[in-house]
Amino acid sequence: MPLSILVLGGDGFCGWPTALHLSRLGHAVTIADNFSRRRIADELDAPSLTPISPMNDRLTAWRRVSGRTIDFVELDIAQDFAGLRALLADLRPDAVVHFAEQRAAPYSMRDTRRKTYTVDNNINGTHNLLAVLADLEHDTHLVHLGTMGVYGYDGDGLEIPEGYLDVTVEGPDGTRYPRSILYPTRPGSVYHLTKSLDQLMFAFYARNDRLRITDLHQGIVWGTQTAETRLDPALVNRFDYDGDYGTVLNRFLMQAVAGHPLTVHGTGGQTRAFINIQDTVRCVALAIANPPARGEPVKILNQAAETHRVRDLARLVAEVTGASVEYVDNPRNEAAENDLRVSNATFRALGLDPILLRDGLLAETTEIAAKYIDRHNPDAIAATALWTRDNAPGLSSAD
Ligand code: NAD
Ligand code: USQ
Repeated sequence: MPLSILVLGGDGFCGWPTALHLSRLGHAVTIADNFSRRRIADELDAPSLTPISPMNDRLTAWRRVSGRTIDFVELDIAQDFAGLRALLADLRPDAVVHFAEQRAAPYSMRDTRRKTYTVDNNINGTHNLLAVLADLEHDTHLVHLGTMGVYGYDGDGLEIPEGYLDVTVEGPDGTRYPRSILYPTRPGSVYHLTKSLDQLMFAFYARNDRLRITDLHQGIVWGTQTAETRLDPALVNRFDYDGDYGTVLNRFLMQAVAGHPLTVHGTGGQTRAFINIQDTVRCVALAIANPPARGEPVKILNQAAETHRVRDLARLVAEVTGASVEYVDNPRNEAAENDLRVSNATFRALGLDPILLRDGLLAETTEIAAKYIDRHNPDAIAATALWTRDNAPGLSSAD
C-alpha cells in the first residue's frame, strides 16, 4: 500500500538514495534537510568526490527518469521546532525516516565547538521530532538510523543481540528477577554518545506516549550508487573520502585510485560491521513495511551484512588495486584489536540477502572514484581530528 513518508536528512549519503528507492516503490515521499552536510563539506574544503547537483536539479532529474515527484522542504529540525511541527501537522505522514544528524565521529571530536554542535544538533533534532510526534498523535511510525557503535568495540566474541539483553538479577534473598534491558552502551565518540542518548529518548517516548519506533543499528556503509541513483548523472550519490566523513572502505578505495597509501590506523586490528548502500535502502523499506505495534518497546534491528578487520580490508583493496598500505598513528581512542559478532536475524528473516564484499562491487566503487578523482583535495585525505591530546603524532599513551 502506498504510504506518505517524510525523509529527514534526505539530501545526505544514506537519505538521498533511500528517498529515491521509497519513491520508486510508489510511496509519496517528502524530503526535509537543512543542507548542513553541504556546508560542512565547504568548511572542511572536502566536497563530495562525486558532483552533487542542487536539490532542485536532483528532483527534476528524478521526475524525468521516473515520472514521480518528490517534494522538498528546507528545514532545520534542531532549530526550527515550529517549522517541524507545521510540516508534520500538514503531511500527517505514515512514516518518518530520521537520518538528520551530524554523523562523523572524527568531526564530533575535533574541538569543543564541534562537540557541542553535534550534541545540540543531534539531541535537539531527535527530541523535537519525538515531542511533535507525541503531541500530534497521528500514530506515525518513526524509523531512525542508529549505529552499531553504541554497543562499543571491546567485544570478546559474544554475538551482539538486537538491542536488548535478557538478564537475570539475583536479589539478596536469592529471588531471581528476569529483565530485558537495553544492551549497555559504550560510545567511542561524542557522535556515538548522541546515538546512545537517542536510544533513551526513544525508550521513554515508546513507553510514555506509545509511539511506534524502529531504531536501525547500522554498520559502516560502503559503496556509492544504487539502482535509482544510477539512472541519471544528476542523481549520483555523494562520496565522502576526507579524514572526517570518509568511511574506511570508501576511503581505501579512493586512496588506491589517488595513488595514496591506504591509511590503516594503528595495527588495523579494529573489527567493524559493514553494509552496502544498496542494502541500506532495502533495509529501510523493509523496516517501514514491518512496524512495531503501538505500545510495543522500541524495535531495534542490527542493520549490518558482515564484519571485517580493518587491516584485512586494506589487504583486500591492496590486492585488487596494487595500492600500498601504511600503518599510521591512530588519531582515535579505541581498542587496538577487537572481535565482533553481530546478529542480523530480523532482516535475514524478512528476506534480506545482503551484498557482500566478495560480490565484486568493490570494482564498481573504484570505477566511480576513478571517474571523479580529479575533483579530490589531497589535503583533505589525512585524518587530523584527535580523540585526546595523548593521540598527538609521536606520543604513545606511555609518554
Ligand atoms: P550525511 O551527513 O550524508 O546525511 C545527513 C543529512 O542530514 C545531511 O544531508 C544533512 O544536511 C542533514 N541534517 C543534519 N542535521 C540536520 C538538521 N538539524 N536538520 C535537517 N537536516 C539535517 O550522513 P549519512 O551517511 O547519510 O547518515 C545518515 C544517518 O545514518 C545518520 O544519522 C548516521 O548516524 C546514520 N549512519 C550512517 C552510516 C554511514 O556509514 N554513513 C552508518 C551508520 C549509521
Ligand atoms: N580507520 C582506519 N583508517 C582510516 C579511516 C578509519 O584505520 O583511514 C579505522 C578507524 O580507526 C575505525 C574504523 O576504521 O576503527 C572505522 O572508521 P570509520 O570512519 O569508517 O567509521 P566510524 O567512525 O565508526 O563511523 C561510520 C559513520 C557513522 C556510523 C558508523 C557505524 O561515519 O555515521 O555510525 O560508521 S559503526 O562504526 O558501526 O558505529
